[in-house]
Amino acid sequence: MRANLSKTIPPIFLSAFFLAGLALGPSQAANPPGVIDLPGVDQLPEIVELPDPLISDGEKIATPEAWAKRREKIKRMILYYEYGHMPPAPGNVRVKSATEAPLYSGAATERRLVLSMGPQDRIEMHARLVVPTASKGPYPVLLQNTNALGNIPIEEEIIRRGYLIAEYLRTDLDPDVNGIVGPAQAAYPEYDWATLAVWAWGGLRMVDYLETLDIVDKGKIAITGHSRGGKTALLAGALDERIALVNPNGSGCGGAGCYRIQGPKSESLAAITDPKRFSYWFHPRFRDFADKETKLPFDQHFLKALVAPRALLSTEALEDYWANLKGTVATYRAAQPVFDFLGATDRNGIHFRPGKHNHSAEDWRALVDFADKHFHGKAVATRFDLVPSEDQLIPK
Ligand code: GTR
Repeated sequence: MRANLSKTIPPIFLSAFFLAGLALGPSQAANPPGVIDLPGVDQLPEIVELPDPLISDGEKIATPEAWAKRREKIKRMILYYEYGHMPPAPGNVRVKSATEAPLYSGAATERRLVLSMGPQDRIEMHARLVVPTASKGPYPVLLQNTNALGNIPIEEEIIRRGYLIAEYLRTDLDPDVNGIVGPAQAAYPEYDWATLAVWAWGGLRMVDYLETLDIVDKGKIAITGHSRGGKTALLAGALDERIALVNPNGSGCGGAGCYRIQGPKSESLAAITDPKRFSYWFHPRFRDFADKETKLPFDQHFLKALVAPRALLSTEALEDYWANLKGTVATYRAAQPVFDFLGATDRNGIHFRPGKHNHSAEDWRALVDFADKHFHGKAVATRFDLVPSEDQLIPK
């Protein structure tokens, strides 16, 4: 393409054209309100080992106040380099339309909703609640982001175990297509959020809505999602302390998988940010770190650390090598000191099951067990601290 252009356009115009393109590219666009530039990849130091979330400017974090400041700094870095910046809560999440129907022989009521939000109420998002009818509640909530509502494998079991299910259609906010401006991005042109951040923002808007409902136990909202939805759930949960439990499922690269530590056959930063694949999930400047992961001032254990002292559970499948099993174990271990520091040692969990890349009944059961333990203090048989042997993490 460029070779053809250079045959027909004099070089002086061509370089002007190229520079104009750079000036207009999203990574060069003006920063969103309140965002200041951080060093570019060439200015950043090389950090070969995993960086320590508990060290800030060479100093070990020693107090909760120091951690609170460090936490804000980590959020800034992650949004600036990786996901882009989201607009604040719009304060106008409203039900535009709703229908109701009984489910599971009357054990639940299904509510199908369209929520509106944002500037001039322009953004619309489909959502679905499945509300247990056993009592007036309030119920703890399992909130998932998805690209198709109504597909949870053990929904009735979850309802009978006393959880309210909430889901939202993330693709209403951004349709998951390369090279387009989705409805949420169009409504907020001054923000540089990429697709994962848009989807995560949708989760935070669901929390806004859920918090208005008497049937919801406000301190007990968990967020989950699978794969790209797992990346979304981890980002939403890392950022918003109203979310009490965070469960990325099979989230891998851009989720619970480490960039510096990769298992065989796993997706790398370079692979995921390939412009022909999923570069649009991330801020354009994240591509600068392709094959330069050691320049990142953080790694994905920092997102897990942001969840502490709240509860975090990675659910993984033993044959899901693409999701970087080894790197997910690495982030589990590397986030642990932050959970320990905040007195939440047992709230950092991991769970492996046999099988491949999906959001299976067993993953959902592990989540409900984990929620039973952390929301209700129940003794559960499932273990959340078992890591497979090195041998099991390697494809046969
Ligand atoms: C894959 C992608 C993964 C994961 C997955 C999914 O193709 O490489 O990072 O997000 O899609 O969402 O199912």
